[in-house]
Amino acid sequence: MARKFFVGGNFKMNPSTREQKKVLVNTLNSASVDQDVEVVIAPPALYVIPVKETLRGDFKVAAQNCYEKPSGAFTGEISPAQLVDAGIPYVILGHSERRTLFHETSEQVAAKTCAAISAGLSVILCVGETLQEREAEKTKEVVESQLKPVVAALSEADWSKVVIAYEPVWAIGTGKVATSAQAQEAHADIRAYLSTAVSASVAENTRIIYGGSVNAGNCKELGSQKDVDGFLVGGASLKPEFVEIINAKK
Ligand code: G2H
Repeated sequence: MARKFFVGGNFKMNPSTREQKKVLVNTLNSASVDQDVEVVIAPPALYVIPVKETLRGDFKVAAQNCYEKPSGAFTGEISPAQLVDAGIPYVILGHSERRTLFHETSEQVAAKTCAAISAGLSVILCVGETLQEREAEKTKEVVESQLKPVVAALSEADWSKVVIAYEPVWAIGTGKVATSAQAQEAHADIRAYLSTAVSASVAENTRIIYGGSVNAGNCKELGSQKDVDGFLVGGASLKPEFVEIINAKK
């Protein structure tokens, strides 16, 4: 089975107004895009439902986070069941900003991934190393340590609901993109790990997308790599060039 190219737009805590959000949705709605690409837009929680209600039908919507419990006294959190009830198919989990700023551990990310999949969501699971870890040649080790609790928590069938986003922390929002060779090497290592830790078919079928300063200028080269199955785009997803990134394989 060929892996369908996947492009996610992670708006993070942007835009600042509903009017700007409307403009972003209108731009996407009028864009001419490659129909062989799965496009998923992740607005802030407040905008998830209005974006779903106004976005073109061939694009999907994701939440940027969820909690692992189905309901209860967890102020500020959103449950996987609530997202499913709202018709939201995807959630981003384990983004480095969640891991770093909000102290989420790989174990918690695994618990959230398991809860999200059990509730019926698909997960964009983010992993990646810091600059210090890369310089210490620990990229493979760090990424595997982030994936290991997820491997322990999921069944083999669950992996059909996972897209892995490899996002080197040093490339996030910094303008310092990984070279296509660095991205390919990390993606190939993740696929090899999945083959050993889960199965050859999960390794073959799981999409591994790249995130970290992707833009219209670098997306074609990155997207041409054998094991790069798409992108998770932050800053550039708020700009008209996002359409060029969606069309990177055209
Ligand atoms: C990485 C990416 C989106 P940016 O966080 O997840 O953001 O493209 O701004 O580096």
